[in-house]
Amino acid sequence: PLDINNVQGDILEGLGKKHQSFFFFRIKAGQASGFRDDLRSFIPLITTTTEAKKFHQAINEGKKEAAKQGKPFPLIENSGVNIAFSKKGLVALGFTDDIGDPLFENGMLADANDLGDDLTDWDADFKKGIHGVITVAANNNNVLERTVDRIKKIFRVGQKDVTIEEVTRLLGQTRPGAESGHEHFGFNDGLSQPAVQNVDAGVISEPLEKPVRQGVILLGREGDDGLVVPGDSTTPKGIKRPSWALDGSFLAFRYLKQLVPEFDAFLEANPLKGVPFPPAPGDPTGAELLGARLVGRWKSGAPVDLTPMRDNPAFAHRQDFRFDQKNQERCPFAAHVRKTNPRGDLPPGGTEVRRIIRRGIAFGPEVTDEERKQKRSSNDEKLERGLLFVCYQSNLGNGFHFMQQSWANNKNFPPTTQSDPNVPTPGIDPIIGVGTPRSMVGASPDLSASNQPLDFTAKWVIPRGGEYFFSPSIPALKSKFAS
Ligand code: N7H
Repeated sequence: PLDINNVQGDILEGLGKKHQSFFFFRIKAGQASGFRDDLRSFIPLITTTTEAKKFHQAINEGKKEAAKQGKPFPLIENSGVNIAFSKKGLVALGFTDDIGDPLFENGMLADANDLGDDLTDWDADFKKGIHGVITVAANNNNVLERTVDRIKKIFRVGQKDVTIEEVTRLLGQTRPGAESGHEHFGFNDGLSQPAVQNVDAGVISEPLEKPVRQGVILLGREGDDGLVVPGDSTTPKGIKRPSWALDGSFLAFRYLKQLVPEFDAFLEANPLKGVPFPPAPGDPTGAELLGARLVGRWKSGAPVDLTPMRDNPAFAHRQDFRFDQKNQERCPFAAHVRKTNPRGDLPPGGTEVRRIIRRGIAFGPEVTDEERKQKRSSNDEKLERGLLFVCYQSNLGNGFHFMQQSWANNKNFPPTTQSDPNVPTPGIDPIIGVGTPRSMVGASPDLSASNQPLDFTAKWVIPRGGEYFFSPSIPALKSKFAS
């Protein structure tokens, strides 16, 4: 059975964080063996799932205790550390066996076209052949920097025999005050995650779905399409996993820039009717209603399927909703959360292998008054903002890649039209979809208007790079990567 002490903490639990640093590195030419030595010293710093769980428990208990005493809760200082490698990194370390995932083997740059990315938007650093990423998370920037410095020392940065070189470093931080936990368009993020069998005990993320089998997230566990069947070295799909892959997970990293003033201006230019008139206190504006319907949740996180006409923060964490194939009155077919988790639109169990665990964090500053006034993002690079998107799965072709290419970018998904020719083609995901036409139907809850396509003038999420990584188990790091 699975021992969660073996699994890096970000995958199944998440690293507690307000700040997060992604240190993208290459192993110096000729330094593979020195790197392995350094990795041995680095491994004790890695946060396991158990440690990450303990940290979250301590925070929850501390908050309860502080609330009882009517005191503000002092954030616990802590840092979380994880590491993952790209295929190029494995090659640099001399690995010769194939892990059994062609998207990982070829890297994200080779996949960019299929994902719909415009490579001219990609930052040159993500074209340089990154070998790995060290993730450091902390609730306090000083703790974060101290941990980063410690890691740099371990890898001898600044010394003649340094074993890694920095390609680039990206820094994420949660947004200030009440926006904490919300991404830059203003929506509560990271809410819906699949529960993993026998890991998230008692938590059922979707009361109407079973927890996913461990192998949907972890390689080599039941439910992994590439699981090695005893006595047979190939799976039904012909994928073979080396033994060091057990309890690792593929990390898809995406550097996503968001054009916030432009997104807001679009909402304001296309307000929806449907809000009762005269409006009652608490009723959304037409722009807010449109925003909620593009995402499928209100800014608080409340699903529009449960509360279609006004936000209700008490519903933020609710997961007990199903979409009903032919109907988009309550939630558009193309809404971001319906595209990326179609729930009842597919047969029961039909989405299990598509589930991913998301661990992203916002980056960049708040929108300035100047940008807001001009309804345009500044060209100043220092004002760039967006999402450092991270997700985990055991199979990239089932998870992230499939979700982006075959769901978000596919105007015919969800497959509502098959059963009834009167139901219109959904269109692309308005948040992350790429495709032509850049439009969707069902933006309006008004049935007479809901078949009218809504055209998007621009893209509001611009992929600026990314990579596919493998996050190995701690035993594999010790016995295979560091020796
Ligand atoms: Fe999405 N957003 O703010 O609009 N996402 N996402 N995402 N996303 C979700 O449940 C957003 C992106 C998924 O189970 C919420 O966490 C933005 C990519 C999945 O119901 C919000 C960006 C991919 C879910 C956003 C972005 C996904 C999900 C609702 C880019 C994968 C869970 C809150 C900048 C290809 C669906 C929540 C479910 C939810 C936003 C990117 C996937 C608010 C702004 C690239 C699987």
